[in-house]
Amino acid sequence: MHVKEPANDLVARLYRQLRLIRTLEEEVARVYPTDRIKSPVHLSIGQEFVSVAVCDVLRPDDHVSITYRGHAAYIAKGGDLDAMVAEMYGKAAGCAGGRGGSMHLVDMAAGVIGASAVVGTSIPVATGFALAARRRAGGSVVVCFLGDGATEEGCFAESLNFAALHRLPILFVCENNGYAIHEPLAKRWATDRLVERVATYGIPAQRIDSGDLFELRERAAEAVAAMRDGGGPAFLEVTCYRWYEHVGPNRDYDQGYRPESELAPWAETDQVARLAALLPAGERERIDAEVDRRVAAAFAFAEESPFPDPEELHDHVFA
Ligand SMILES: Cc1ncc(C[n+]2csc(CCOP(=O)(O)OP(=O)(O)O)c2C)c(N)n1
Repeated sequence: MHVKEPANDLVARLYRQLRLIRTLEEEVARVYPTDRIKSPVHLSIGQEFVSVAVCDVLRPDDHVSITYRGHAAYIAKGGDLDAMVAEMYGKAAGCAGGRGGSMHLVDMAAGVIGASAVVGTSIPVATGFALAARRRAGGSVVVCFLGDGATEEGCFAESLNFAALHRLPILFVCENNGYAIHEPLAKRWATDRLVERVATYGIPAQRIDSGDLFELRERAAEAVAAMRDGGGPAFLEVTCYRWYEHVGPNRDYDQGYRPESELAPWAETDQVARLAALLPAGERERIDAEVDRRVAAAFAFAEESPFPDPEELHDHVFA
């Protein structure tokens, strides 16, 4: 697969996003044992390149739906960093008012539709947003991020069919990290030919298993350009690997459900380190320093922000 040599400003832009997400999540892992973060956290360390590559080809008026492992896509789409960390701390200034935590990040101003802790449920919501986008006819698109586990939910099939039938501008991006909690693909799928299954709905589907951010970005750019021209939905399955445990701040290779040897090839081709090495040292150091300041400022903001007023406990509750 030929991918064009990336220009320096593109590498710098993508590296800034990758480094921001990696640093933010490493800080989450560091702070988590203090109990100041009030929600479960599902880290995407190792998988960040998927969100960064795809969101880089989006416009501000495009939307993304994310999952409970959604820090990366929230940031890559331009979500408010202060509001994100405050949300994890359960503070009033959080993007969901401190009620949702890490699993329910949302930033409508940035086009982040939001997430749900219930696997797969953001897929039909994203499909509805794509229907609205097509009716507005402004050329905007929706990207629906989902895990391999989410493809086992019935609403995945329903949404694919609806999107194909109505030629909706939605790009489904499956981050296939090989596990649903502790259950590997081989125990869940008789065949791993996900893209062939999806193609039978009439949706062009490709698998990218190189782990190469630039290749993924090109494939996403092509898919999005075709959708803006009325080309209907597309599907990308991206092979990736979750370096940390399913939920929480630790490594879990001692749990016995996966060997650490699986991590080695992904650690060797880590896209954060790869892009860092493509930049001149001075530029990389400037970006690193800027990112470190931003992350520190977001955590300081969360620490200093007040909790919601208990009087507001029943606001925004629908029953
Ligand atoms: C409807 C539903 N079923 C089961 C669960 C329990 N559960 C939480 S995460 C998860 C695994 C999902 O795996 P995947 O979609 O591949 O995402 P990943 O965690 O790998 O990012 C499951 C089964 C849930 N939250 N919601």
